Amino acid sequence: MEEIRQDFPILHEPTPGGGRLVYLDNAATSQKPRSVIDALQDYYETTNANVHRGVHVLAEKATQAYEDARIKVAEFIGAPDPRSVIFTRGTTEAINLVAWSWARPRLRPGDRIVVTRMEHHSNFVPWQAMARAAGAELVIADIRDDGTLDPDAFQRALDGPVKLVALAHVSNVLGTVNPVADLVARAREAGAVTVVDGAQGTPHVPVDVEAIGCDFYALSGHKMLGPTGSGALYGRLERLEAMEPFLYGGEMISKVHDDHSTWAEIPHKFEAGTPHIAGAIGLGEAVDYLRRLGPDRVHRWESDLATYTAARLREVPGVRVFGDLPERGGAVSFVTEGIHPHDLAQYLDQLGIAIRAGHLCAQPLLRRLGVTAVSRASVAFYNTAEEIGLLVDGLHRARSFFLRG
Ligand code: C6P
Repeated sequence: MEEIRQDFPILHEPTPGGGRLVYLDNAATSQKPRSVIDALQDYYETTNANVHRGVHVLAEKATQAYEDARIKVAEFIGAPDPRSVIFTRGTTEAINLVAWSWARPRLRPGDRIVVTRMEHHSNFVPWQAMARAAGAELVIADIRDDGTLDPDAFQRALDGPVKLVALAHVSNVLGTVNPVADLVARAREAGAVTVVDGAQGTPHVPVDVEAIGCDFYALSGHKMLGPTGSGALYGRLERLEAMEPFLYGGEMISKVHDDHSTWAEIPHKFEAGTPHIAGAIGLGEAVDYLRRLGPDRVHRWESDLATYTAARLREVPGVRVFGDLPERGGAVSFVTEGIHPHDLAQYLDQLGIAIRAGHLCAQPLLRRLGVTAVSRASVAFYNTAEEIGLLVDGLHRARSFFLRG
């Protein structure tokens, strides 16, 4: 563990209060290892040029590094062909790409889109907007009180003219790991195209898009050790080939005539303009790092630590933890009687402990949980049980600070 933590320079930065940083906001964004930071610097110092355009040495070197990163991401998620990986700014853009390019032209009045109650706004609002624009219906499959998806509700939602099913791999609020392969199989049986929001999937659980069987899988590079502004969409080749472009402009065309244009081959058809080249290369480096650690090991550690976190938090009087789960992603959300989540987050911050508070971009879920805001600790593989101990101590101190008298 000490060796792993040495790889992350920010974990050794003193906090404004002079103490040590306990970073428990990994679901918002992960910290970056030295190798990723170095790859970014090295790219700008030795390789910087635009990709797919120039014939000079730097342009070729940059293009090679960018395309190598695509291969690494494809291999990491079990995509059979690198052309099925499109670089995006993150999960939000990846899902919007599917919404605008696949769904918008295909949805008809009366069609149904199915999502789950635990979706992040990024995998909810685009579908709500597409459904409204097309006169289609958005059906929300509910969760059970333990924080898992209700399989009967999901099956009922599929019983109708369902065109698309969009669901999270791992919930950013509850930490629920959905049985995506099974859910996708059921959705496909019902004739739906499937979109998996992998924003909390790729950093925490081993991902194999072929085994999942989905049509699309969206991920955020910055949540899996990569730079902000990096991410990807996996799509089945035949789906991507049949889709219209998302953004129009340079680099995504084959020929531009005065009155019409033709499109480049995938993935370039979906990568208009100059991409975040350094971001993609940094993401490739992040993938190398995660592969060296081993996605299975990462998952075991994080799941055990999150389960331990939930158990320790439950011991604190007045704390209610959401999600009674046998297996967890990294997120553990809770409320503390008598202390607003924002006040708690601010108080803990003074102790050097970074957690997130608010609606976590999941308002439909929070309504179901009966709260408007939660506190959330989210762990990564570089977090320790000792840090969870500091969080729990901080909570006890917060209780005596806010609730005294
Ligand atoms: N959740 C969190 O603190 P972007 O911002 O595009 O990289 O990812 C959006 C997104 C989509 N789906 C899920 C399940 C997510 O958790 C997120 C990002 C962060 O929970 C920021 S709100």
